[in-house]
Amino acid sequence: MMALRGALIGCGFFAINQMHGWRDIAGASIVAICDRDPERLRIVGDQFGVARRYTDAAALFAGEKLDFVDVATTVGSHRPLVELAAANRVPVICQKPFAPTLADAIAMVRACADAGVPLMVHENFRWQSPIQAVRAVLDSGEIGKPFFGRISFRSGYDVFSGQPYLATGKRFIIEDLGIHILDIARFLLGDVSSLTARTARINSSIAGEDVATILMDHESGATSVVDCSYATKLATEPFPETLVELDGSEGTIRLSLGYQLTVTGKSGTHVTDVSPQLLPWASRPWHNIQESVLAIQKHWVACLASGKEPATSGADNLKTFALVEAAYAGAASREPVRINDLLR
Ligand code: NAD
Ligand code: 89V
Repeated sequence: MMALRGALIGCGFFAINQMHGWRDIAGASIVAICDRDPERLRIVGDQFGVARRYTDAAALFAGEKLDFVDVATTVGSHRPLVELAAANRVPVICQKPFAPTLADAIAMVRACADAGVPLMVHENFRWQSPIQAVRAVLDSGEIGKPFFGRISFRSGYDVFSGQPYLATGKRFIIEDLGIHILDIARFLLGDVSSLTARTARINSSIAGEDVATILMDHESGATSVVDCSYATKLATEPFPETLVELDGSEGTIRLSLGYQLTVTGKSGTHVTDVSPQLLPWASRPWHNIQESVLAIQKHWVACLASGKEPATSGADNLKTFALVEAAYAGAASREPVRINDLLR
């Protein structure tokens, strides 16, 4: 079988991981890259041996015959680039956050649906192997029906040195990181009917909120707490681990620091090390995220081959994105927010 011909748009900080991932996948090959910054284009093109380079996305679509495009730019350019892919009938992956607003995200999903073009959001946190391990325990029925969850990401890690734009936006932790944690909550406990949120800014040198606490009602009847902080200084820095507590009718699951999975259920208590593998191109502490990049990209290739909708399709991601919008609205109003009111 011929490898799918892909192009990467946006050759910045995170795209390096995506390029490594593509190199590890036999069914796809990045044949062209695009960045409006010629220096980034040169660095990534030389590192990964890609000769066909463009500084303009429209020129990329005009110059290449593509099976898919992988958009790894920051959020401001996502809508025009996804719509450009749809106009050119090219299946598209778009990095998170999917769009600046829910209205933009809905328009992007519609553009791809109207063009008959597959669309996946690169929402990779649920693809982390420790999170997949938690989901597998839930699916096994070992803890019965879950009624409570806490999905927690608390860190003092300096994300701003690698991603300086994170310090300048009016929105920070919910839009950038909370979006992943909210998606994990949906992945584990199902869709959300309403939420209540509180935010704070502890680091006065950044523009947005760096702490968020969100209480959610799931349609299943379960309750969850999603809590995120980049202002939490701990004895052992946990970045980028997401910790999970789930209580079910028959037992509990705890994913704790150091990727320790403790399950107490119908068959007793079992403790397993679910550490992610350290891929040859990965480096600690990012290896957990890096492994999930490879997993989600493999999933995309499998979905294109089978015609199946990706788990984190654009349509699916609207339900995660609505939680982001709801959390900001709820933190501002200090009132509960109903999710279906936003998606109508
Ligand atoms: P970055 O600023 O380092 O890189 C973005 C690149 O896109 C830059 O080189 C820029 O020149 C280029 N670019 C911007 N607009 C363009 C356009 N219209 N056409 C061509 N090139 C364009 O940003 P980053 O830190 O790599 O983040 C990129 C995206 O990845 C963000 O949306 C971020 O939230 C996301 N991200 C995701 C994860 C994850 O785990 N999923 C982790 C980090 C970052
Ligand atoms: O995944 C992300 O979007 C990153 C980080 C994990 C650092 O928050 O920005």
